[in-house]
Amino acid sequence: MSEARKYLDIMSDVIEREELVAPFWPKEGEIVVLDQTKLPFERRTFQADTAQDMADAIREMRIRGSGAIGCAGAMGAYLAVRSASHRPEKWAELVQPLRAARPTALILLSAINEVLNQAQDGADPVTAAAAAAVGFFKHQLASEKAIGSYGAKLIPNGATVLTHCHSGALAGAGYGGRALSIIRGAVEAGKQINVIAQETRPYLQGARITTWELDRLNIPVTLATDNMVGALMQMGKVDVCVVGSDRLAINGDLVNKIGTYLIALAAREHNIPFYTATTHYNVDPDCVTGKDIPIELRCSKEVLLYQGNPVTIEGIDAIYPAFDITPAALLSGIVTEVGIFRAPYRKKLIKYLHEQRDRQ
Ligand code: RUB
Repeated sequence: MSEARKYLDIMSDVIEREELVAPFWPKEGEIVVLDQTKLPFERRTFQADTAQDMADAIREMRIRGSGAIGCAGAMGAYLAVRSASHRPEKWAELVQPLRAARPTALILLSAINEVLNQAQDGADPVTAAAAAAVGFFKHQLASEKAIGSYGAKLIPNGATVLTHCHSGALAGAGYGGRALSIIRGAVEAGKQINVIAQETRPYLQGARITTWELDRLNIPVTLATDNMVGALMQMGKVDVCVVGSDRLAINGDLVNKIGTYLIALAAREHNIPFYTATTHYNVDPDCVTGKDIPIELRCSKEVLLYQGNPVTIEGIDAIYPAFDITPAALLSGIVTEVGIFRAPYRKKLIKYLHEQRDRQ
């Protein structure tokens, strides 16, 4: 068995032993991906053989959520190295589609760079790339558990927690992603929690995946459409909000799934705490404020059609910014793999990034 295969097998063992809900997994040295666009009604898988396959899967939302995108970027870079192990000059070209697959996802770029750098430095590039990709996955997994234990303290017993989109296991390394790790952590700490999942037009990640994951964990969940948030807060039905984060500016401005900003505005009006969960891979020192973060504009067809069926008449225009900016002032705190940060964020996030990068 090759040395690279041994690393991949370690990843499979972790996934199996911990009963993780992972977005992809190695099987006999190959990478099997779960197609998230088909959930929850169909469990369709496919094999990713190349970096291009991983890029297509990310672009087409078959793998999605920032932690999962990071892990897929790392594994995609490994596939690039594997396919051109003696031609390092080709690697950059092979990973180019992967880099461009989701422009808001900073973690994707860091993951690819980490794997290629380690492949470059390794005696055997394929083994080094496999070790780096699996190491990235393990870091994400450990981060999710740490976010769970820090974040659990923020959730009162008996609380109803509102979450948006899907920031759970399949959006991460398989434990609970970011936001759902907090919820899972609170439940594992013995708290009774109810969750309101917003459906999240147009891909319905909340309706399709958040509900499915929470149901598997026996955590009570109620589905709401995106336009109900104000009313639910007025009715006193929300105690705390938790969301993931696709990217944070260094001042703490949050870029997350479209609709997040409206939740934060409503939460402020109703004095409801609003938290985001993240890892250092999602904090961008080069973005001074959220306005510096590129917002992915997806194809308008994704709004005009739902699973291939039109939702309006032909000829209507649509717009689809995939993410919005929630100003740091609306956040009650940022939950990370090393603890919880409170405003003001800038100096704390700079120190956090330095410490985490030094550790690598
Ligand atoms: C998923 C999404 C999640 C974020 C944050 O978007 O917006 O809320 O990724 O969660 P998409 P996390 O489905 O477009 O990838 O930080 O867990 O990724």
